[in-house]
Amino acid sequence: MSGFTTKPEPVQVPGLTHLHTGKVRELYATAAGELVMVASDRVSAYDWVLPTEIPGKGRLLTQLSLWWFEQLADLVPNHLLSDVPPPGAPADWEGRTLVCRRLEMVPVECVARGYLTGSGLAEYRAGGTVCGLPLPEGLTDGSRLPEPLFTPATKAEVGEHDENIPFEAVAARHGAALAERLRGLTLDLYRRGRDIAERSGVILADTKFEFGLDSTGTPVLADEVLTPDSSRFWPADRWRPGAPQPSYDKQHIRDWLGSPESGWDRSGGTPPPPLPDAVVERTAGAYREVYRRLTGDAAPA
Ligand code: Q0Z
Repeated sequence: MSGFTTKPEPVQVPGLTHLHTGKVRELYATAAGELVMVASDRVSAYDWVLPTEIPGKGRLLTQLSLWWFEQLADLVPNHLLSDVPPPGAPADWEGRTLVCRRLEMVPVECVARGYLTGSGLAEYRAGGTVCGLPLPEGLTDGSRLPEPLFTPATKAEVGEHDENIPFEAVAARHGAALAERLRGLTLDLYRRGRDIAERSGVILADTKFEFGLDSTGTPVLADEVLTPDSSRFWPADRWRPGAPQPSYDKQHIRDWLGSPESGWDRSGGTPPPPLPDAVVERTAGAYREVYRRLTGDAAPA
């Protein structure tokens, strides 16, 4: 079992209905029918939400997502309405709140992969394919793929793993026209993100987009985009295919949790221990670094 050590109690705000607690974000609805996403400073690793927060993470990821929405705006409409917290919201929601159009979400994780790792690597090792797509022989952990792949997955509940599914399963469930549109958008968005990141010395290995349909059935880009929580970012100067790549954001956490100092057994089913201050500080610094590299600006305070 995995998930929360203790599920957080959502902040109640007059006029907002709390809808959902995600691993690291809270979702509310306004009386007018809009949605409000609030990013916390929670962090997850090895499928656990850790008992220690990373100060500033929620604001930083929200501002990064906003920046990416601008970079992608000419490719597809998005769900953003405002970054102003609703009246009555706590002062500390400033900078980590996004007000969005409520859409009919398409329950498919639209994943694009430009590099082989994670569940894609596992499927490749088992049979030479990813989401049923054949790949050349000789690829290894971290290899750049000949072309980016659309590798859809079914959304899982908290604590469960997403399941990779073939494109044909998306087409069978949602219609060939929508499936082809989602694939095209996902790959266009990935290529834009990959090219922008590459110029900053950052590899965008893979990423997950979520789409909703507006009242006319038009796909709209929703959720968060191209954050370290929805993407794998690797420092390009440390890219060495053949072994797991260091993660930009969570490497210090993984290293410490896997070390004898943590005293934690990843496969023991017990929750991970609190992080030492030094690990928190290094992790916060890694988030600030990827923000600065990508956007060219200092991370939000
Ligand atoms: C996003 C999620 C979060 C927990 C639903 N524009 C939209 N329309 C309809 N539904 C959603 C969106 Cl973004 C929607 N999630 C993911 C976000 C906290 C879960 F902030 N769930």
